[in-house]
Order: sequence, then structure tokens, then C-alpha cells
Amino acid sequence: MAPVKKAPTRGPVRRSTRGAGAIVAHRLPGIDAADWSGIRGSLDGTGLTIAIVCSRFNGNVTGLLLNGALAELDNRGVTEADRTVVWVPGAFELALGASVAARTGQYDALICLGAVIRGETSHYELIAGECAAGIQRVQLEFTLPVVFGVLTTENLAQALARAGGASGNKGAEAAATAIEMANVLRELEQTRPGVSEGVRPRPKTR
Ligand code: INI
Repeated sequence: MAPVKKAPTRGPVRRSTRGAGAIVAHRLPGIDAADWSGIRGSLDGTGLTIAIVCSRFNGNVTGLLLNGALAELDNRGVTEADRTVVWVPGAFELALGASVAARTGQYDALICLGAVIRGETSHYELIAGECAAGIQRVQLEFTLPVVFGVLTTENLAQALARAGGASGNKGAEAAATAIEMANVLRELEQTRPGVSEGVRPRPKTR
């Protein structure tokens, strides 16, 4: 068998199962993050309007995700007046809530927060899968960032760890992602003004 070549990269590598010795790099060979020129979105939330669609199911977890998201938006310049929280019953309803919020044309990005915990339901896969697929569908349909801030865990302890515990706060991470994506879309639109017209129901003008 041919010897496995070392990948010329500083990032982690994944060995393909398709070809013996083949290496697929996660990152581009020889490129440091500092060299990544191109179109990027900043993490400055000033002037952005954002809605958070939050599930009430497992509210002891989603409340913590929401706190993390709101604190992150605060820190990054999204004012209270520029953000809205929309409550839905469970993770299964997040995509519908997001779809209606998207349809208003009032938001630069949406954040969906939820917690699907396997120990509590026999239809975990169904809810988690449909929730993720629905959220992805909304963001592609509206060409609007709709961030997946939904925990899918085996048990409550794992969920709490990711909602402000030992593993950080995924709500805060989702908020940062929403800002970055809203800004990267703005940057992209500036390269070809009007490109999103007719895609979003009411494109923002500012
Ligand atoms: N909803 C959740 O957000 N998380 C769960 O873990 C969960 N469990 O365990 O069932 C859950 N179920 C409710 C579901 O999202 C819908 O609200 C319900 O089925 C009505 O459509």
C-alpha cells in the first residue's frame, strides 16, 4: 500500500475512506486565517435588526440560550429596539415562526433557539431532523440568514453544559453567527446591488 502522505496544512485533516492514502484537508494548504482575504462579514451588529425565534419546550434550557444570545447581541451593538423575541411552543414550530418573521421583511437575520433532548422523547430524530431541515429551507427560500441555535443532546446535563455551562453558550454563538452572516450578505449584495431584489419579500434599503 502506498505510504500515507502528510497534508501540507496546519488545520486538522480527515482521511477519506474512498481511496487508500487519500487525504482531504479541512483547510486550504498553507493558508493562515490572517491571510483569508475576500468577502467577509464583520461581527459588528450596529444597525442590524434581528429576531430570535425561541422554543418554550425545555424552557429551562432555552431561556439560558436566549440570555446568551441577548447578551451577545448587546455586546455587538444590536440595540433593544432592533431586536424582537418570538416565542413558539417547541422546536418543531421554529421553522414556521422563522418563515413568518422572514416574510415581514423587517429583519437582517433570524436566530432559532431550541433544545431537543433525546431522553425525553421517542420521536427525537423526527423533531430534530425536521427542525433542522425546516430552518435551512427558510433561510434558502428567503435568502436570509436563519441560524440554527438548537441543541440536540442525549440528556438535560449535556444541554445545560451548552447553555452557559462548561461548553459555552450556543445561544451566544448563534447570535454572533447571525451578525456575521447578515454582514457577509450585505457585503455580497454590494458587489452587485439589487441582486437580492425580488428574492426577499421586502429588501431593506439602508
Ligand atoms: N420540542 C422540543 O423543542 N424539544 C423536545 O425535546 C421535544 N420533545 O421531547 O418532544 C419537543 N416536542 C414538542 C414539539 O417540538 C412540538 O412542539 C409538538 O410536537 C407540537 O407540534
